[in-house]
Amino acid sequence: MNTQTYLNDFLTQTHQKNASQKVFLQAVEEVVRSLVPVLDQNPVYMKEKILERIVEPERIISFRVPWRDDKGEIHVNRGFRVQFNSALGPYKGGIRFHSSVTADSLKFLAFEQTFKNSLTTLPLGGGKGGSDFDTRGKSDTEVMRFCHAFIDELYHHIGYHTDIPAGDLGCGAREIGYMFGQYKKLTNDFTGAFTGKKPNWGGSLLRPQATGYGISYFAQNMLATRGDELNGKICVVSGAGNVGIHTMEKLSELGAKVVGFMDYDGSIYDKDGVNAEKIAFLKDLVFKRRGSVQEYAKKFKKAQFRPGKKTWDIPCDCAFPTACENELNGEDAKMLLKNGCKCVCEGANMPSTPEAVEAFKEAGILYSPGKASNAGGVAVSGLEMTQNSMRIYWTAQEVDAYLKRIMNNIHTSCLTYAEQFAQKGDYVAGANIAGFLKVADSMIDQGLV
Ligand code: 2IT
Repeated sequence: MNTQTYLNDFLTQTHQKNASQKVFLQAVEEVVRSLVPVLDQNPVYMKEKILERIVEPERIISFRVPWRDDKGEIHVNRGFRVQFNSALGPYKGGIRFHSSVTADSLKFLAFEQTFKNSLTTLPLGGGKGGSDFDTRGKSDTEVMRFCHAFIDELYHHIGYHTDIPAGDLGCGAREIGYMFGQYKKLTNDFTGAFTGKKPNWGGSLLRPQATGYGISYFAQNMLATRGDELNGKICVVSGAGNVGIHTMEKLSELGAKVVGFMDYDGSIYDKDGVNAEKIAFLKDLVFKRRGSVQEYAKKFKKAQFRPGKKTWDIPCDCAFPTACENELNGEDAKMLLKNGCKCVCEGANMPSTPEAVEAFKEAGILYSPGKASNAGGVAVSGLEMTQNSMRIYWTAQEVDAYLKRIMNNIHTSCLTYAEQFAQKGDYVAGANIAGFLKVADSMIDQGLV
C-alpha cells in the first residue's frame, strides 16, 4: 500500500475512534503528517502497525477525588493519570490542576510528552495527569486536603520505577509537597517518585527555572542559524506563571527586552522592558501572593494593563507563547507577522493553532514547536531523578551546563532529522521525526506488548 493511502486510512480510523477528542486529534495529525517521508523509507513501521499502537495510551486511570472545603462542605473532582508510552522508561510527565482538565486534554498532553521526553535523550516514557480542580481562590488547607485526596488513589499507580509525576499548570512546589507527603505516608517510602520537589527535600536546583531557561537557550540557537542573536531583541511572552516568568528572566539576562506578558485577567505592555527589579516583583506577586498582573501596572506606572487582551498585537521581534494549548490563533499569527516578528519559540504545549503554524511556515520565519523548545523542564526533572538515585545534589552551575547541552542537542536533532527527511529548517518535522524514531524503534525491540 502506498504511504499516503495508508496514512489517510489511519487518520480516518483515528478520527472515528476518538471522535470527540479535538486537541488529541490535532496533536496526532501534526505528528503523523511529518512522518510521510519516514514511512516511505521505512515501511517496517507500517507493517508493525506502530502508528496504530503509538496513538493508543497504554493505560488511562480515572478516579473520584472527594474532599472537604474549609466550611466542611464536600466537593467531588475528577482525577486522571494517562500512562501513554513506556518504551523508553517509566512514565514521566506533569500534573495539571485546572477547571479545563478532561481526559481528552490530558491524553493530548501525554501524547506530546512521549515525543518530548524522547527528544531529551533521557530514559523517560510519557505520561500526564491532573484534575479539574482549580487552585485559584482556594486556601492552603483546602489545597492540601485536595492533594491528599488525589494521592489517596493515585499512589497505587505511580512509583519511582513506574511513573514519576511533576508539576504543570496549577501545580507547583506547594502542591508537589502535599502530594509527596501523602505518597510517603501511604507507602512508607522516601524515593524520588515525584520531581519538582523543593531542594531541601530532594528537589534539583534550577528545576523551577528549567523550562523558561531552556526555551531561551533554544531561541538563541534558532537565531544563531540566521547569524542573529537574542541581545537587543524586543520580545513578548504570554503566560506569567512559572514558565513565563523564568523565560522573561533569562531573556532579559541574555540582553533581550521583554515588553509584554499576560495572565488570566489581561496583559501588560511595558515599553521599557522588564528588568531584575521587575522580575523580583513579579515572582513575589505570582508565586507568593498569587495575585494578578494588574498590580504590576500599579507598581510600575509607565506599564499599561490591558484587561482581557492577549499580547500578540504588541510589536516584537520574538514571541514566546508560554500559557496553554491553542492560545495563539491564525489572526494572532497574522498580527505578529505584520508587526515584523521573525521568531516564535513555543513554551507551552501546542500553543499555536494549525492556522497559526501554517502562517509561520508560509512566512518562513523561525518557528519551534513546544515539544522541542520547552523540553528543558522535563529534562531537569530527569536530572532530578538521577540526583535522587545517586543521593547527591548538583550545583546550579552543573545543572545549567547539562540543561544547555540538552537544549543544544535537541536543536541539532531537529535540524538534522528535518534535513535528512527533506524538510530542511522545519523544526516541527525534525522534532516529530527525531522523537518518533527512538520510541518506534524501542517499541519494535520490545515486541508486541
Ligand atoms: O509539560 C511538561 O513538560 C511538564 N509539565 C514537565 C513534566 C515533568 O515531568 O517535569
